[in-house]
Amino acid sequence: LFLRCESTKIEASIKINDKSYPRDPNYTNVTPSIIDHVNRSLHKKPNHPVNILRDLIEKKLNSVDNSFTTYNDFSPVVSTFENFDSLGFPADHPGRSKSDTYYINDKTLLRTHTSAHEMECYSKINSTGKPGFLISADVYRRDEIDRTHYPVFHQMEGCRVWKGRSIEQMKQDLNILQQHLDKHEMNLIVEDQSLNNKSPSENPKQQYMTDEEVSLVSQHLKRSLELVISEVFNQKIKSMKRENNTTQEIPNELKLRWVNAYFPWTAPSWEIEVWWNNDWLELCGCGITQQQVILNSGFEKDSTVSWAFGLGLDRIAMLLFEIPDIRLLWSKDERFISQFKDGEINTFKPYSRYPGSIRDVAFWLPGTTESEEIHENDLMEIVRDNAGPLVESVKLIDRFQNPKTGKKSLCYRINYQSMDRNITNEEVNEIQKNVENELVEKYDVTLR
Ligand code: FA5
Ligand code: MG
Repeated sequence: LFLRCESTKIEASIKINDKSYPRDPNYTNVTPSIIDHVNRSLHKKPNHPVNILRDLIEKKLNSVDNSFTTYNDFSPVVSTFENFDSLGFPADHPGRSKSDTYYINDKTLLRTHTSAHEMECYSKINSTGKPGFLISADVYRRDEIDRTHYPVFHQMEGCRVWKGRSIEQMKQDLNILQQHLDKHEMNLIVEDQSLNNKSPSENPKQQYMTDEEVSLVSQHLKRSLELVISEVFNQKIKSMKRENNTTQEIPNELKLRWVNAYFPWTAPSWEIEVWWNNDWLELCGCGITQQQVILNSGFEKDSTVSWAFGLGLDRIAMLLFEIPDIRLLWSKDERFISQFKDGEINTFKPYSRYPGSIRDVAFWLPGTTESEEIHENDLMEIVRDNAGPLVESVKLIDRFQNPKTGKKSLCYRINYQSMDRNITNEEVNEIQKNVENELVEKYDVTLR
């Protein structure tokens, strides 16, 4: 008992990169295993797939007119103002909830997206001498556990500004971009579903902008992303041909689709999806930046228009390098990290997987009402905190309500498996026991 108390002793503050932040019992939900990821910086790690992809995109975008400053070193610790308020998130937006976000305390959190730095970078635009910027960074979200979800992943934010709103400048910039697209080797088929808007209120423009501006700026945004995606997938197709990999059919064209979207800080807003392996994959959210963000960054009213995008790097990297499990990106195993080289896309060669070990945990919830349920992300966090990189997936496999008592029972199946080594039965039993104990202690459940 004494040992257990010692090991769960709660410090009054949290240290991240030598800075201390006070805990808040009502907010703090960041755990040591999450804080361990803060300095891994896969997007800057030489010869790492996420770094290779970031570099490829930065180079392609700057090959057009060298208009983007790059920021790759921002700390993940940001204020709620930067992550949410500066962007116009309403007070009750679900993204703010403790079940989705890692809070350090009530005013400080681990950024959930690179948009948290838009305000700061917009405000530096004048001093950089470039009309755009790209921000790449690790982002943190409490989420489910499976092969495509990990609580830390990477995004690239891109923004491009027209100060003074010169229509001539916009036309000229769009022209240069179009020339680059025209001479690109990739055979692109683009369907823009957002152009079939039944009513403009579905995805409205901002009052202060003219229709012509909206048209030019949104074309510049869409063509920029189409160029980047063409480049990335062209590299992939070239590597498939070079490797003569017969497991996948080599496409001779690339299908993209634009759909309407909603973000609190852009209007209109879109998402772009790519057709790959017989499925549409969402790559990126984007839109025309709401004036409130630009005003928060110190620009004068009605002086400026801008576009913004936010692109997820990990899923694209998994697809390009054919990496089957997102946890591999975090592997320190030589057999993983020695396979990649800066500037090159190649297919990951799987090495033998270590055997997994399955355990079920079944329990009665303490009460019968909705409010006495456990949020699934809280359960995920307990498993993650105890198992670290040894958990492959957690799935609800059974849910049962006793018709007489109204009591609810849940059963979750946990697959323990390491990317890097064999794990023993004793080790798994120990972790499983700790998970069960923590569930009982924190949520007063009755194990079955
Ligand atoms: C955002 O995070 C917005 N900040 C994007 C944005 C920026 C919109 C600027 C408008 C203007 P979203 O939550 O959809 O949006 O995430 C953006 C991209 O990150 C997704 O398209 C996806 O590629 C990737 N992504 C999202 N969640 C995950 C996850 N759990 N694991 C891996 N990639 C993810
Ligand atoms: Mg989305």
